[in-house]
Amino acid sequence: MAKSYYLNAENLTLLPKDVAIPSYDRNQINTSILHIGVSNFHRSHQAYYVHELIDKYKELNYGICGVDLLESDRKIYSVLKDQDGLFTLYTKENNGAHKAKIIGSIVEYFYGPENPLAVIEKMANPNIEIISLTIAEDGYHLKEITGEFDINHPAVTEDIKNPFSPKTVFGYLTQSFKLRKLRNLPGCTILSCDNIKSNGDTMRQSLYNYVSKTEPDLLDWIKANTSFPNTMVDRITPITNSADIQTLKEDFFIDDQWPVVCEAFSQWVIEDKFIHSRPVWDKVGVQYTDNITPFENMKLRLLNASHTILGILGTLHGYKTVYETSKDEDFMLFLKKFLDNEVTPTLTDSDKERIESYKKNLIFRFRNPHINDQLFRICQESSAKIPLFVLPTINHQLANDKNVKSAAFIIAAWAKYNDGVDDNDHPYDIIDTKSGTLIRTAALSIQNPLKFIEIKSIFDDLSTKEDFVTHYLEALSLLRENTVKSSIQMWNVS
Ligand code: CS2
Repeated sequence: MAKSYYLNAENLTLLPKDVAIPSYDRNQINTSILHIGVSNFHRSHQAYYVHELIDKYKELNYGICGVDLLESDRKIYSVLKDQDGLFTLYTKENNGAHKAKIIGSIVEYFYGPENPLAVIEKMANPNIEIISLTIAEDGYHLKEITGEFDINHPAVTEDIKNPFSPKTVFGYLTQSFKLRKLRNLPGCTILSCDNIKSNGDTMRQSLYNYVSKTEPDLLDWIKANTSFPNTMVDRITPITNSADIQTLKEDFFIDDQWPVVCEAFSQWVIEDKFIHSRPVWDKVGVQYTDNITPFENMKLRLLNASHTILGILGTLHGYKTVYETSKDEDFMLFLKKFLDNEVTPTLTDSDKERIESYKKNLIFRFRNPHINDQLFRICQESSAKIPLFVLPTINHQLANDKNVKSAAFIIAAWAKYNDGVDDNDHPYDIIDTKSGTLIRTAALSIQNPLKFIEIKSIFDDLSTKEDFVTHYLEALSLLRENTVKSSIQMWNVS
């Protein structure tokens, strides 16, 4: 094997010509964005847009300071430290074209568990104009059903007890805003980039709630000096595997401990509500809008819901990836019927063409043979995803006396999924915070099928909705007697 180069600032210029390296001097960059949660998704999405803006337009004022807060982030922290914040974005197109681009927009890096006070101080730094977040659904500590902030969540109560060594975003933000107020500094924009409904509004409500309880005198300052734009974020980013690390070495001579693989497609829509002047990310494809709802519903109910469906159905059949499942015509016909007949009527977007072309492109994106998106990634934490991605469609359809037949099948399939065994008798793990309840109720639902949808914290009062229940019971009995594939075939023709 030819020599590969360890990825760091010093070795950048040694990389072969077909690797795109930053065209800018990273030492000249000012960090005005502090990002919490340096996940694969953050790196393929926001860090990429920021890089593009600096690379193409030399906007040196918008660098990123990455911050991780979780024990489980220790590895990415140490990798990025070793690699001077650099990583490879390994883009793979449907037709096999591969590109390696070194992203240079993360120029500083902090780790909360190592030094919480340093993080608080950095967040209070007046040069930081935007604090952005990818902390996943569970980072928001929301109550089930109501979606309100859970002030009694154990992590939150810990932060209330130990305000100077916080663990949650709320604890950190509160301390840093206290400092900003005390020092008479300006506030900043909090930019949530997670797949949750009205992500900015949810973050705002949660923070207000936390602050009213812990530092009530700070609330007015926060209200006057911060803003919380809602955003829609989209780019399929699978878990990096060792084969990707190896191919980068062999094909591009890059020795990167943790590159990010992603599709070519990317979308970012942001509400135009910034405390400081808004970044000119529109120059590199970001869309600013005054009405985020149509974009958000389209993304969550079409893409994320489709993923969840392919994840559950595909796993039951024994498939391992989104790609494999999306090549199976029975599964795709089922999905198409669900999207057309049950999801599309809930999307009140007046731009019908946008929805149709998004749906068409979705199938194309799922059928990218080079994106090895594992179904187990998609199925993780389904108990948090289904209420966000599928239940709004069901509730909307039921409220309008409309069809929920495919949706009922999906929920029945999820009950069966929680048995933890596929149609070839191969077991798989249920990776979910609620796995105990899911597995137990799925088992009980063999005798009493309603048991599963009686989990109130997930389904609320769905088990009392007759139209839904009739289809659900029919689907579950079909699925208990047949493989998922033949159940789908029967469901598709009926
Ligand atoms: C996926 C998302 O986790 C999931 O369930 O649907 O991670 C999805 O890949 C991204 O939202 C794509 O933008």
